[in-house]
Order: sequence, then structure tokens, then C-alpha cells
Amino acid sequence: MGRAFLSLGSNLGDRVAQLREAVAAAPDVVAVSPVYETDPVGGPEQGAFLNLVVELHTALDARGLLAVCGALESAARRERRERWGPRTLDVDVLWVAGEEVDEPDLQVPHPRMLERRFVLAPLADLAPDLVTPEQLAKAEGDVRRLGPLDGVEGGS
Ligand code: PH2
Ligand code: MG
Ligand code: MG
Repeated sequence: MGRAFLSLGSNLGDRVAQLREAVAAAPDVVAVSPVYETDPVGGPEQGAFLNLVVELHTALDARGLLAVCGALESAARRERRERWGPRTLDVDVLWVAGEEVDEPDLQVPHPRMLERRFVLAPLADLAPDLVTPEQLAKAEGDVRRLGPLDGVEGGS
């Protein structure tokens, strides 16, 4: 079983419910970060995101995890309109122990994860061994920690 991390984000519809459903449906989850409300980074004018990171101990490889991400997004009825536009649910493979993938549809570790505080802050909560304080300080975008997914309010 290998260690892996997925990033989840939502800024359309009932954000909390969509995150809760995805975390409940994801396989092999061993830890869930606090929820952060985060300013959108890139893309068009759009509402604030809720973001979190989950840790898995899984036999799935990066490609298997990409299929999981797609299934979770479909379950949240994600529609793809424009790149980095508002979405009910985005799930990305961040990091998989011992794996490096560089293919058109899948890059692991996620190529932009070190630039984005909405990824690094929840990742650092679960995996301080993978994120340095300097990386966190340099990353882009404001984030506010709301607390555990269980207790968070204010979905849409
Ligand atoms: N996802 C993006 C682009 N920008 N900004 C925030 N705050 N949170 C996200 O999840 C996010 C983003 C592309 O997937
Ligand atoms: Mg993304
Ligand atoms: Mg994505």
C-alpha cells in the first residue's frame, strides 16, 4: 500500500456537501485536512473555493487515482466549460509515493502544486514532511482555515 494525496476543490453549488460526498466516496482515505476557504487563483472572475487535501493508503497507482478523480467529479455533475472556471468539484492527483508521471493527461507530482497556497496549506497540515515553510510562504493566493469538514457550515 502506498501513500498518496488528492486535492479537492469546489466553488459552485453546495460546496460543503459536494466535498463531503466526494471524501465519503473516495477509496482508502486515511486522513482529511481541515477545510480552507481560498481566493481563486487564475481563471475568470469567480467565487471563493473551498479546498482540502485527503491522504490515501492505497494500492492504486497514479493512473488508477486519475480514474477515481474523474468518477468523483462525474458524481458531482461537473461540467467542463472553461479552463480553471467555476466547478462543483475538482479532484486532482497531487503526489504518489515513488511515482513520477509526465504524460499529456497526467502529471505527478502535480506541476503547479508548489505555487498554490490552496494546495500547500492543507497538504502541509497532513504532510509537513512534504512542504517546507519557505514553500508555503512563497505560494500564491490567500487562504483561511475554516476547520474540520465535519463541522464546517455554509455550503453555497
Ligand atoms: N483550482 C484551479 C484554479 N484555481 N483556485 C482556488 N482557490 N482553488 C482551486 O481549487 C483552484 C483555483 C484549477 O483547478
Ligand atoms: Mg485543479
Ligand atoms: Mg482538475
